[in-house]
Amino acid sequence: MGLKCGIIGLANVGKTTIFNCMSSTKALTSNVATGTGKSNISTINVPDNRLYELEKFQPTERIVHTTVEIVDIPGLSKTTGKGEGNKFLADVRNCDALIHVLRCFDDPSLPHIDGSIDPVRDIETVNFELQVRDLESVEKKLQKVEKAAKVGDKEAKKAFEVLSVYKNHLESFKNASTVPVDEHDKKYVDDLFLLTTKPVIYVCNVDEKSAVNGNQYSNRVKEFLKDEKTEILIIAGKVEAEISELESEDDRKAFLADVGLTEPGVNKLIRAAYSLLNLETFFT
Ligand SMILES: Nc1nc2c(ncn2[C@@H]2O[C@H](COP(=O)(O)OP(=O)(O)OP(=O)(O)O)[C@@H](O)[C@H]2O)c(=O)[nH]1
Ligand SMILES: [Mg+2]
Repeated sequence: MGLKCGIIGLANVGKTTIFNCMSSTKALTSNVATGTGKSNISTINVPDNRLYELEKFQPTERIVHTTVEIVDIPGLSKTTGKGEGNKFLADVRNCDALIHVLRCFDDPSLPHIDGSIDPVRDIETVNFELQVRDLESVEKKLQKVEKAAKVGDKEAKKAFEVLSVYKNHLESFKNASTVPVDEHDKKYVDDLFLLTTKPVIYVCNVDEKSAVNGNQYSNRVKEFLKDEKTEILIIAGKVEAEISELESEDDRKAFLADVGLTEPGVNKLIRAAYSLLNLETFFT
Protein backbone atom coordinates (compact mmCIF):
# COMPACT_ATOMS: atom_id res chain seq x y z
CA MET A 1 0.00 0.00 0.00
CA GLY A 2 1.52 3.27 -1.05
CA LEU A 3 0.75 6.68 0.24
CA LYS A 4 -0.18 8.95 -2.62
CA CYS A 5 0.59 12.62 -2.41
CA GLY A 6 -0.55 15.04 -5.10
CA ILE A 7 1.25 18.26 -5.98
CA ILE A 8 -1.30 20.93 -6.78
CA GLY A 9 -1.31 24.66 -7.46
CA LEU A 10 -1.91 27.19 -10.19
CA ALA A 11 -0.11 26.95 -13.53
CA ASN A 12 3.58 27.78 -13.65
CA VAL A 13 4.19 28.06 -9.92
CA GLY A 14 6.95 25.43 -9.94
CA LYS A 15 5.15 22.15 -9.26
CA THR A 16 7.11 20.10 -11.78
CA THR A 17 10.34 21.76 -10.69
CA ILE A 18 9.72 20.56 -7.12
CA PHE A 19 8.54 17.17 -8.33
CA ASN A 20 11.84 16.77 -10.19
CA CYS A 21 13.83 17.59 -7.05
CA MET A 22 11.94 14.86 -5.20
CA SER A 23 12.17 12.16 -7.83
CA SER A 24 14.86 10.81 -10.05
CA THR A 25 12.60 10.63 -13.07
CA LYS A 26 12.83 14.01 -14.71
CA ALA A 27 9.64 15.42 -16.10
CA LEU A 28 9.47 18.36 -18.48
CA THR A 29 8.83 21.69 -16.82
CA SER A 30 6.28 23.81 -18.56
CA ASN A 31 6.80 26.88 -20.64
CA VAL A 32 4.84 30.05 -20.16
CA ALA A 33 2.66 29.72 -23.24
CA THR A 34 1.30 26.20 -23.07
CA GLY A 35 1.66 24.57 -19.69
CA THR A 36 2.29 20.84 -19.52
CA GLY A 37 -1.17 19.31 -19.38
CA LYS A 38 -0.23 15.86 -18.09
CA SER A 39 0.42 14.29 -14.72
CA ASN A 40 3.77 12.80 -13.75
CA ILE A 41 4.01 9.98 -11.22
CA SER A 42 7.02 8.76 -9.32
CA THR A 43 7.66 6.49 -6.37
CA ILE A 44 10.24 8.02 -4.06
CA ASN A 45 12.10 6.93 -0.95
CA VAL A 46 11.44 8.67 2.32
CA PRO A 47 14.85 9.97 3.43
CA ASP A 48 15.61 8.58 6.85
CA ASN A 49 19.14 8.85 8.19
CA ARG A 50 18.30 6.43 10.98
CA LEU A 51 18.36 3.67 8.40
CA TYR A 52 21.98 4.40 7.59
CA GLU A 53 22.86 4.53 11.29
CA LEU A 54 21.25 1.13 11.83
CA GLU A 55 23.15 -0.22 8.87
CA LYS A 56 26.41 0.51 10.69
CA PHE A 57 25.52 -1.82 13.53
CA GLN A 58 23.69 -4.44 11.60
CA PRO A 59 24.79 -4.62 7.99
CA THR A 60 22.06 -5.72 5.62
CA GLU A 61 22.11 -6.64 1.96
CA ARG A 62 20.31 -3.52 1.00
CA ILE A 63 18.58 -0.69 2.74
CA VAL A 64 14.81 -0.80 2.43
CA HIS A 65 13.25 2.62 2.43
CA THR A 66 9.69 3.51 3.01
CA THR A 67 8.24 4.90 -0.17
CA VAL A 68 5.74 7.55 -1.10
CA GLU A 69 4.05 7.98 -4.44
CA ILE A 70 4.12 11.52 -5.73
CA VAL A 71 1.77 12.76 -8.44
CA ASP A 72 2.60 16.01 -10.19
CA ILE A 73 -0.76 17.33 -11.32
CA PRO A 74 -0.89 19.96 -14.09
CA GLY A 75 -1.85 23.38 -12.80
CA LEU A 76 -5.29 24.85 -12.82
CA SER A 77 -5.46 27.72 -15.25
CA LYS A 78 -8.17 29.95 -16.66
CA THR A 79 -7.95 28.05 -19.91
CA THR A 80 -8.40 24.65 -18.28
CA GLY A 81 -11.25 23.17 -20.29
CA LYS A 82 -14.12 21.25 -18.74
CA GLY A 83 -12.57 17.90 -19.68
CA GLU A 84 -9.15 18.82 -18.33
CA GLY A 85 -10.76 20.25 -15.21
CA ASN A 86 -12.38 16.88 -14.57
CA LYS A 87 -9.06 15.13 -15.03
CA PHE A 88 -7.52 17.50 -12.50
CA LEU A 89 -10.23 16.69 -9.99
CA ALA A 90 -9.99 12.94 -10.55
CA ASP A 91 -6.25 13.19 -9.90
CA VAL A 92 -6.80 15.17 -6.71
CA ARG A 93 -9.52 12.78 -5.52
CA ASN A 94 -7.15 9.83 -5.80
CA CYS A 95 -4.59 11.36 -3.44
CA ASP A 96 -4.30 10.82 0.32
CA ALA A 97 -2.64 14.16 0.94
CA LEU A 98 -1.85 17.27 -1.05
CA ILE A 99 1.20 19.45 -1.48
CA HIS A 100 0.04 22.90 -2.50
CA VAL A 101 2.84 24.82 -4.23
CA LEU A 102 2.69 28.60 -4.09
CA ARG A 103 4.61 30.99 -6.25
CA CYS A 104 6.63 33.16 -3.89
CA PHE A 105 9.29 34.40 -6.31
CA ASP A 106 9.53 37.35 -8.66
CA ASP A 107 10.47 36.74 -12.27
CA PRO A 108 9.37 39.32 -14.84
CA SER A 109 10.08 36.86 -17.65
CA LEU A 110 7.50 34.46 -16.24
CA PRO A 111 4.16 36.26 -15.90
CA HIS A 112 1.66 34.94 -13.35
CA ILE A 113 -1.65 33.80 -14.85
CA ASP A 114 -3.48 36.30 -12.65
CA GLY A 115 -1.16 39.17 -13.43
CA SER A 116 0.69 39.61 -10.15
CA ILE A 117 2.48 37.66 -7.43
CA ASP A 118 0.03 37.06 -4.59
CA PRO A 119 0.24 33.61 -2.98
CA VAL A 120 -2.63 34.32 -0.57
CA ARG A 121 -4.96 35.06 -3.48
CA ASP A 122 -3.64 31.88 -5.14
CA ILE A 123 -4.55 29.77 -2.08
CA GLU A 124 -8.05 31.21 -2.23
CA THR A 125 -8.33 30.57 -5.97
CA VAL A 126 -7.38 26.91 -5.68
CA ASN A 127 -9.41 26.31 -2.53
CA PHE A 128 -12.44 27.90 -4.14
CA GLU A 129 -12.18 25.54 -7.08
CA LEU A 130 -12.10 22.53 -4.76
CA GLN A 131 -14.86 23.88 -2.51
CA VAL A 132 -17.19 24.33 -5.49
CA ARG A 133 -16.73 20.68 -6.42
CA ASP A 134 -17.36 19.54 -2.86
CA LEU A 135 -20.47 21.68 -2.72
CA GLU A 136 -21.75 19.93 -5.84
CA SER A 137 -21.20 16.52 -4.24
CA VAL A 138 -22.89 17.57 -0.99
CA GLU A 139 -25.87 19.10 -2.77
CA LYS A 140 -26.36 15.98 -4.87
CA LYS A 141 -26.50 13.81 -1.77
CA LEU A 142 -28.75 16.29 0.02
CA GLN A 143 -31.28 15.93 -2.77
CA LYS A 144 -31.11 12.16 -2.46
CA VAL A 145 -31.78 12.03 1.28
CA GLU A 146 -34.30 14.86 1.33
CA LYS A 147 -37.32 12.78 0.37
CA ALA A 148 -36.64 10.08 2.94
CA ALA A 149 -36.02 12.73 5.57
CA LYS A 150 -39.38 14.34 4.81
CA VAL A 151 -41.31 11.11 5.27
CA GLY A 152 -39.70 10.74 8.67
CA ASP A 153 -36.82 8.31 8.17
CA LYS A 154 -34.68 8.97 11.23
CA GLU A 155 -31.32 8.17 9.69
CA ALA A 156 -32.11 10.24 6.61
CA LYS A 157 -33.10 13.14 8.83
CA LYS A 158 -29.77 13.04 10.60
CA ALA A 159 -27.93 12.79 7.29
CA PHE A 160 -29.86 15.76 5.99
CA GLU A 161 -28.91 17.81 9.05
CA VAL A 162 -25.24 16.96 8.81
CA LEU A 163 -25.07 17.53 5.06
CA SER A 164 -26.73 20.92 5.53
CA VAL A 165 -23.95 21.93 7.91
CA TYR A 166 -21.40 20.97 5.28
CA LYS A 167 -23.31 22.92 2.66
CA ASN A 168 -23.36 26.11 4.74
CA HIS A 169 -19.73 25.72 5.63
CA LEU A 170 -18.59 25.29 2.03
CA GLU A 171 -20.84 28.13 0.91
CA SER A 172 -18.96 30.44 3.25
CA PHE A 173 -15.69 29.59 1.44
CA LYS A 174 -14.39 27.23 4.10
CA ASN A 175 -12.82 23.84 3.62
CA ALA A 176 -14.74 20.74 4.70
CA SER A 177 -11.75 19.85 6.90
CA THR A 178 -12.85 22.53 9.41
CA VAL A 179 -16.58 21.74 9.43
CA PRO A 180 -18.18 21.97 12.89
CA VAL A 181 -19.74 18.49 13.10
CA ASP A 182 -19.07 15.63 15.50
CA GLU A 183 -16.44 13.14 14.43
CA HIS A 184 -18.90 10.24 14.25
CA ASP A 185 -21.29 12.27 12.10
CA LYS A 186 -18.67 12.60 9.42
CA LYS A 187 -19.71 9.14 8.27
CA TYR A 188 -22.49 10.78 6.28
CA VAL A 189 -19.98 12.24 3.85
CA ASP A 190 -17.53 9.33 3.78
CA ASP A 191 -18.89 8.16 0.44
CA LEU A 192 -18.31 11.59 -1.12
CA PHE A 193 -14.50 11.63 -0.80
CA LEU A 194 -14.53 15.38 -0.38
CA LEU A 195 -11.52 17.18 -1.80
CA THR A 196 -11.23 19.81 0.91
CA THR A 197 -10.95 17.25 3.72
CA LYS A 198 -7.54 16.11 2.50
CA PRO A 199 -4.54 17.11 4.59
CA VAL A 200 -2.46 19.81 2.90
CA ILE A 201 1.15 20.90 3.15
CA TYR A 202 1.84 24.33 1.72
CA VAL A 203 5.14 24.90 -0.06
CA CYS A 204 6.33 28.45 -0.64
CA ASN A 205 8.51 28.27 -3.73
CA VAL A 206 10.97 31.08 -3.11
CA ASP A 207 14.01 32.58 -4.83
CA GLU A 208 17.48 31.36 -3.98
CA LYS A 209 18.37 34.08 -1.49
CA SER A 210 15.22 33.37 0.53
CA ALA A 211 15.88 29.63 0.81
CA VAL A 212 16.47 29.75 4.57
CA ASN A 213 14.30 32.55 5.93
CA GLY A 214 11.66 33.01 3.27
CA ASN A 215 10.54 36.40 1.98
CA GLN A 216 7.65 38.88 2.16
CA TYR A 217 5.45 36.50 0.12
CA SER A 218 6.03 33.47 2.33
CA ASN A 219 5.52 35.68 5.40
CA ARG A 220 2.09 36.63 4.11
CA VAL A 221 1.26 32.96 3.57
CA LYS A 222 2.26 32.17 7.17
CA GLU A 223 0.16 35.01 8.49
CA PHE A 224 -2.84 33.95 6.42
CA LEU A 225 -2.63 30.31 7.55
CA LYS A 226 -1.68 30.95 11.17
CA ASP A 227 -4.89 29.48 12.60
CA GLU A 228 -4.80 26.36 10.50
CA LYS A 229 -3.23 23.11 11.58
CA THR A 230 -1.08 22.85 8.55
CA GLU A 231 2.58 22.65 7.69
CA ILE A 232 4.21 25.44 5.67
CA LEU A 233 7.60 24.79 4.12
CA ILE A 234 9.96 27.10 2.31
CA ILE A 235 11.74 25.64 -0.69
CA ALA A 236 13.87 27.34 -3.30
CA GLY A 237 12.68 25.07 -6.08
CA LYS A 238 14.75 26.24 -8.99
CA VAL A 239 18.13 26.16 -7.25
CA GLU A 240 17.33 22.84 -5.56
CA ALA A 241 16.48 21.39 -8.94
CA GLU A 242 19.83 22.56 -10.26
CA ILE A 243 21.65 21.11 -7.26
CA SER A 244 19.85 17.78 -7.58
CA GLU A 245 21.25 17.51 -11.10
CA LEU A 246 24.84 17.48 -9.82
CA GLU A 247 26.59 14.14 -10.06
CA SER A 248 28.72 14.18 -6.95
CA GLU A 249 27.38 14.09 -3.41
CA ASP A 250 30.17 16.45 -2.27
CA ASP A 251 29.22 19.02 -4.90
CA ARG A 252 25.60 18.82 -3.88
CA LYS A 253 26.55 19.35 -0.23
CA ALA A 254 28.78 22.30 -1.10
CA PHE A 255 26.16 24.02 -3.22
CA LEU A 256 23.47 23.43 -0.60
CA ALA A 257 25.78 24.98 2.00
CA ASP A 258 26.21 28.01 -0.28
CA VAL A 259 22.46 28.55 -0.16
CA GLY A 260 22.55 28.03 3.61
CA LEU A 261 21.06 24.55 3.77
CA THR A 262 22.33 21.31 5.32
CA GLU A 263 19.96 19.10 3.39
CA PRO A 264 17.61 19.59 0.43
CA GLY A 265 14.37 21.29 1.41
CA VAL A 266 12.50 18.61 -0.49
CA ASN A 267 13.73 15.99 1.99
CA LYS A 268 11.86 17.89 4.66
CA LEU A 269 8.88 17.99 2.35
CA ILE A 270 8.88 14.24 1.79
CA ARG A 271 9.11 13.57 5.53
CA ALA A 272 6.36 16.09 6.22
CA ALA A 273 4.13 14.46 3.63
CA TYR A 274 4.80 11.12 5.24
CA SER A 275 4.16 12.13 8.83
CA LEU A 276 1.10 14.11 7.83
CA LEU A 277 -0.73 10.84 7.52
CA ASN A 278 0.68 9.67 10.84
CA LEU A 279 2.11 6.66 9.22
CA GLU A 280 4.56 4.60 11.16
CA THR A 281 7.92 3.75 9.74
CA PHE A 282 8.87 0.14 10.27
CA PHE A 283 12.38 -1.13 10.02
CA THR A 284 12.35 -4.38 8.14
N1 LIG B 1 12.90 32.31 -11.15
C1 LIG B 1 12.36 31.15 -10.78
N2 LIG B 1 11.77 30.39 -11.70
C2 LIG B 1 11.22 29.22 -11.32
C3 LIG B 1 11.22 28.79 -9.97
N3 LIG B 1 10.58 27.61 -9.89
C4 LIG B 1 10.19 27.32 -11.15
N4 LIG B 1 10.58 28.30 -12.01
C5 LIG B 1 10.36 28.34 -13.47
O1 LIG B 1 8.98 28.45 -13.71
C6 LIG B 1 8.62 27.74 -14.91
C7 LIG B 1 7.48 26.80 -14.61
O2 LIG B 1 7.92 25.83 -13.69
P1 LIG B 1 7.19 24.43 -13.59
O3 LIG B 1 7.84 23.69 -12.49
O4 LIG B 1 7.09 23.77 -14.90
O5 LIG B 1 5.73 24.90 -13.15
P2 LIG B 1 4.43 24.03 -12.98
O6 LIG B 1 3.76 24.53 -11.77
O7 LIG B 1 4.75 22.59 -13.03
O8 LIG B 1 3.58 24.44 -14.27
P3 LIG B 1 2.32 23.64 -14.92
O9 LIG B 1 2.64 22.19 -14.93
O10 LIG B 1 2.19 24.23 -16.29
O11 LIG B 1 1.14 23.97 -14.09
C8 LIG B 1 9.88 27.01 -15.37
O12 LIG B 1 10.42 27.76 -16.42
C9 LIG B 1 10.77 27.04 -14.14
O13 LIG B 1 12.14 27.07 -14.49
C10 LIG B 1 11.87 29.62 -9.00
O14 LIG B 1 11.94 29.29 -7.80
N5 LIG B 1 12.41 30.78 -9.46
MG1 LIG C 1 4.06 21.05 -14.31
